[in-house]
Amino acid sequence: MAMANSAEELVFNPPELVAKNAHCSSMEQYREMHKESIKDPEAFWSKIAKEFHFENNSVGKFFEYNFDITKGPIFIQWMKGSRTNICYNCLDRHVLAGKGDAIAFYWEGNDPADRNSVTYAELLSEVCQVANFLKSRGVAAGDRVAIYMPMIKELVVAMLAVARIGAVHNIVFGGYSADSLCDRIVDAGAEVLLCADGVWRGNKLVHLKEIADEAMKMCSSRGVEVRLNVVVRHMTRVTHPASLHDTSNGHPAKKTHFDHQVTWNSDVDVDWETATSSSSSECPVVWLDSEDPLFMLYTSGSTGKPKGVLHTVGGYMLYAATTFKYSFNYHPGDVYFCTADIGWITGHSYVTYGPLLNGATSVLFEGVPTYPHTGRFWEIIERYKVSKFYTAPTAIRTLMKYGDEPVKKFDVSSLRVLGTVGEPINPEAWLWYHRVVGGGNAAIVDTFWQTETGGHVITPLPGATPTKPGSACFPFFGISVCLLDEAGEEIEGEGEGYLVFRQPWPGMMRSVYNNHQRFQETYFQKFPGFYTTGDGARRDKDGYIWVTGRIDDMLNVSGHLLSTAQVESALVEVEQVAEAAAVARPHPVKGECLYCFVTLKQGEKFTEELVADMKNKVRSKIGPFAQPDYLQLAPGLPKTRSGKIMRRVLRKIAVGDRDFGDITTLADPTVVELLFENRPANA
Ligand code: 6R9
Repeated sequence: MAMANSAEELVFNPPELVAKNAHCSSMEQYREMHKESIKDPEAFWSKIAKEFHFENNSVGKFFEYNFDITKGPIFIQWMKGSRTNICYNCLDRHVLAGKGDAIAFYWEGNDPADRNSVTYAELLSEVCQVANFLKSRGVAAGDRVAIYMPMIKELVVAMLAVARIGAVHNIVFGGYSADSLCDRIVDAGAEVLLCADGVWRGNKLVHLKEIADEAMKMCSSRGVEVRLNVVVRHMTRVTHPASLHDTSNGHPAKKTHFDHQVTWNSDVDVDWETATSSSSSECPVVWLDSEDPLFMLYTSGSTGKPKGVLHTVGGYMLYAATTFKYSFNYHPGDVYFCTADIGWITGHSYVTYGPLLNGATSVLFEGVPTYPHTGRFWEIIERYKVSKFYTAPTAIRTLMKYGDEPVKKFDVSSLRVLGTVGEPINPEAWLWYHRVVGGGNAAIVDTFWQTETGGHVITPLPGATPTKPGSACFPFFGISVCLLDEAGEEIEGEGEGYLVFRQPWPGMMRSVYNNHQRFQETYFQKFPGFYTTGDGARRDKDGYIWVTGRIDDMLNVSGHLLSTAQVESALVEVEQVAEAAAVARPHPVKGECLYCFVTLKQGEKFTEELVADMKNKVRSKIGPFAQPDYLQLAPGLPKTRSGKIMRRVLRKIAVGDRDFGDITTLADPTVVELLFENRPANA
């Protein structure tokens, strides 16, 4: 059993400024709306559907599903039979309503000198040009189109153009290798690729076109020919980072463009600008059934072969729009900034679709949080007077290391809502985010969700929910949360178990692309009748949900179930510790014991005294049984490019097994060997 944690006792009421005009402004209102959404999903979501355009002016047969594998194949359908198009709802709907001049995105490049913006009307005409070009090259409804681009306007244009003509986008994060890109093109059977020549990420140049070329070669050898590759010549229009620092001649830095050479295969490659600028800027949309596919997105490869998570048009649209509106309490006039890359689900739902469906103005950021200085996020917030900000705990912890000064240099007083996503946030990082970034006046929304869920499933609502640092709080509308024990018995009230959902919601995935069997096995087999998230969670005495991390990150020490996140959170409370990762190592008496990797803050030493402090901290925060048996100093941790710690690798290191498996998706695979070499003497 997990022990109570002191963050449970800390409660932050919704800030007055936020509650004043919130879409949902009290817990009573939240409970009422949530109750309706569960009891009568049709009534609840059909009201929301009325705000969107459905071509036949009806929302079809609203809701049908089977969640119970013992009763037949799993299926989920919302509004089947009704016809719509998400691109139309993101763009045309606003332009037709006279809002074409509103800014859709402020684009902020890797170099602060590179900036521009695009309105809804401009976005629409560019999307139409690309859509027309794709049509002219034979791309039709249902075809899969791969996209491999950095955080530039054309990435948004590309996905919307694909959606406009009813094709299915398969976006591959621009940090993935040729191997991973190839896997995703082959699995999806995509014949068309949209990419860019390259991108600067801080001082680092990523040769996207080169990687794409290599991937296409690999695809070819695996029987999939990419017949068309549309390339954005991005490098010719951005500032070379070195120019920022070149003050050797005594002159201020000059904007110098970089002559980026790419190889060109004229059978396949076409230049984006040349290809699309001559196309018409009007393109009728293809009306789709609500249950037609919208996109596939492969879930990060931290376990096994990536799965093509498939989302459909209508339900995803309602869910992305509604979660954006309520979780961030979006209002016209807000400027919203989500730091996630569009290559991840967070970027799909909360950079592109959610904000555009609401007619919002957002910042699209190409760079990294620490370039050219560690206050870059805060500088951007000041520049655009950002009111709603959304980032990941890993970014918060990274920036925390530099202290409060970089934040204080900028005026971030426009902030009202601060979101986090991706992993459990430790109370220390939560409190820093709240106190230093939010100045104590902003609502923190810790949004729990997954690629599979399409949008937030457990989250506070900023004007209504009293928050506790580290808790994602309560289920979103339509989500019926259940905690189950190993035997599948429901845990009522306080307790910890498997986090599952009892009924479908509009934004949930419909299948694994080309592998419905895997979909059923992964999410519906373990507990028939429920969607299994794969995460564990605890419900505290006040009903708050604390997501404790993946079940495969769960530890069982002497019969006590605890999560890696709990242990890590305790460790990082030790002053000298910057980051920690805990894994289980088999133990002859306890079953499993804890093996922890810790990264120290700059200048700190890994002394015996510190090791004792860390052990004591875990003992005192969780319980004596949780005391780590092993603590290893880690100069770095093996993380995927989205910032998730690859624990299976750490588990191997913990037991001295060099069989690491596939580590190519790590941001820096070299740390693995380094950690292995430096295992503590007693291990
Ligand atoms: C949106 C996204 C999903 C997994 C999920 C869970 C972890 C995400 C979290 C969180 C605790 C949160 N996760 N948000 N854990 N609190 N607020 O990240 O999707 O990349 O598919 O990852 O991330 O373990 O199961 P995805």
